[in-house]
Amino acid sequence: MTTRRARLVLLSTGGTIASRAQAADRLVHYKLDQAGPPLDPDLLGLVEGFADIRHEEVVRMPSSDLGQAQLLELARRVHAHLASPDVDGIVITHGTDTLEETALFLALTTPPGKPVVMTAAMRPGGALGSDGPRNFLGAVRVAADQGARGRGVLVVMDDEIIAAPCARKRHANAVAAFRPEAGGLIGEVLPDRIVLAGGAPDGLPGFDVTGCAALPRVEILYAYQDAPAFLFDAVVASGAAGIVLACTGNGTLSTMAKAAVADAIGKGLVVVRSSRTGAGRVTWAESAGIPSGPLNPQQARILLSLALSRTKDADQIANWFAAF
Ligand code: DAS
Repeated sequence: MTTRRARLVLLSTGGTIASRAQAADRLVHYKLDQAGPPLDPDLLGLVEGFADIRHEEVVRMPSSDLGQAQLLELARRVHAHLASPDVDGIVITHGTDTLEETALFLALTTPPGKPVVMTAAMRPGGALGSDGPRNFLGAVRVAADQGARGRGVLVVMDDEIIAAPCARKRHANAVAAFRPEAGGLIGEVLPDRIVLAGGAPDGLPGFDVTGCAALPRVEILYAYQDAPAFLFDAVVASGAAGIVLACTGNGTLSTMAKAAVADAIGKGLVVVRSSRTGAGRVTWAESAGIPSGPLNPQQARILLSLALSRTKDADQIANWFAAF
């Protein structure tokens, strides 16, 4: 019996994986070439033997410039391609810097079934030790693998397969920059096969954003010694619908922040308490504001914004956070 080659759609968005080094020993100060091809042709050549790939450029940006307009557009294209009987799976190339935000957004807005696999690179094409080719090949192999079906959106970096909600960039320079949150490492890209053991956490909320033109605005405020109240006042006055706090420790609040949170909630904003520590879960429920569980501030902002597009009911929103 011959096995049909997987038909994949590649959606590129820019990032280091789409960039070329100025010289092999220049690992920084590279730019996205807006005039050149959207992705290094070497990358596409590399995967020819593994799948039939149709490439579409969504945007060509550093991921720090992405926002809800690009995320909504990406989600629309993912939806449309997944609905096509001619598409078996999707690979998305992206910058590493905000990958975990887009990954969570897609995890919460993509219908389950066909594989959707994100990947990126810490070093540009042509640089010593460039990781783009290996990561891209790994992502294509995972998306082409039948075993990847029904496991939610996945992130492939450094031969690790990570459930999208658990992907975290934890190093500013290392090629092994992504370390999943506990339980998020669900498989490996081995030289001869793909090993998959689990999937996304069960029971995550799902949000259909296909008809959505814009999402409610949520801002992040960072906790530190002597943090002033005027930043809260500015966010409330700006008309934001919600605030995520990058709190100290297990979601703790200063005396100032407790008063500011009470004021913001009184004015109709929904507040979520995450942690600035970079790992672990916020479980502390004794202060006002919804604990973010394992979601870091930037991911909690994605969920709160999606949640607020449905309801302002803090109890309902708290249930969605508790699903992680
Ligand atoms: N160029 C940065 C970005 O787009 C970093 C990267 O991709 O690694 O996120």
